[in-house]
Amino acid sequence: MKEQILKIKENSLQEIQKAENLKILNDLKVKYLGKKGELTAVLRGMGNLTPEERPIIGSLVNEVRDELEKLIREKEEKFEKEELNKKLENEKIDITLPSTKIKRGSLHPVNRIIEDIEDLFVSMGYDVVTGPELETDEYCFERLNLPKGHPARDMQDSFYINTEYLLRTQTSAVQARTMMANKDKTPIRMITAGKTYRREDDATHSHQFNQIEGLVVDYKERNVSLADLKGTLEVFVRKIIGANLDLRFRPSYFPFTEPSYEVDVTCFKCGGKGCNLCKQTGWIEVLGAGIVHPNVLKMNGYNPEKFGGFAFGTGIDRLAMFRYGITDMRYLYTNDVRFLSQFDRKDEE
Ligand code: 2NM
Repeated sequence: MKEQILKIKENSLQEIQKAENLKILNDLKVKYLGKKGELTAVLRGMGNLTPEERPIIGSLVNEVRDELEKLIREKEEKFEKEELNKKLENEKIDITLPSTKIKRGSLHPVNRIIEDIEDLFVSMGYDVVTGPELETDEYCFERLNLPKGHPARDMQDSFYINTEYLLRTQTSAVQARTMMANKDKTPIRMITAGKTYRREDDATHSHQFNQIEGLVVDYKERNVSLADLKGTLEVFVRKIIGANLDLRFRPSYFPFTEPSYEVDVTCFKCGGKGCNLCKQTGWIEVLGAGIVHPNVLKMNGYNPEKFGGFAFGTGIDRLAMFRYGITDMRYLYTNDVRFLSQFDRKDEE
């Protein structure tokens, strides 16, 4: 019996040593150590042995079994490691490969101009202020010297939500809010830009458009004058629309300023010679402006004896058309990607 065990040991060790993969190894495990395995069969036959032989043979079988198990385990670990390494090698990812390109969006031309104008005015010491698009009658009209009965307040021209609230028809409401928040305490240098709404909708008017307005209020002794207004708007026009443009101030009327002006800019199409765009005048109207009306100061908490200043405003959609040579305002609102993608900042990066 001892010889039989040693023979099994010799054969099995040899076979295990030669095993080339996990599958063969597993078959050998079954062949020798399994329930019906050769070594197990030997153990079963121990009933025929004498009590003296039994422990000797028993411990020999155990020894052999331990040895086989140890060798099998070692080889198993070796194969598993090899298999894992092969898998890692196959699944290796080259992280230096360029990724699929993600298409980036771009700023809408209107927002791009707003950002440019805000940057410019911040560089001149202005604050950028925002306000609600749903405004009260009080801030949109009353405090801007547009009393009840004024034609600009007409229900025909505005989107009223109820008798008190409407979609703002102009951004000036934000100026009134800024003055009310400061009330004689501090000078003001601010601009505000955003959506405004009017009840009109034809080839040249949209019910929603964008405005930007500015306000400077300072102590009287600091003499904020029309000259400052002209200088400021000259910088504005030359930085935002075109470096060589001239300005022309024409007397006009706004309820919140006195005196008031409409500001024309050299026609950028013909350079001032006269063409169909400027209707042969050489000028294009771009801005409204004026010296803040004493009533407006008074109604918003500023003493007109102590304070004075100027205000101005313009439509950004029209500025965008001038700046980029856009011929139809509707391009700005129909969101055609072929149109919008022409305004990304590739050129500035
Ligand atoms: C314009 C033209 C002229 C303006 C006036 C004010 C304020 F706050 F003083 F009342 N804000 N904006 C103003 C003046 C706006 O836009 C064409």
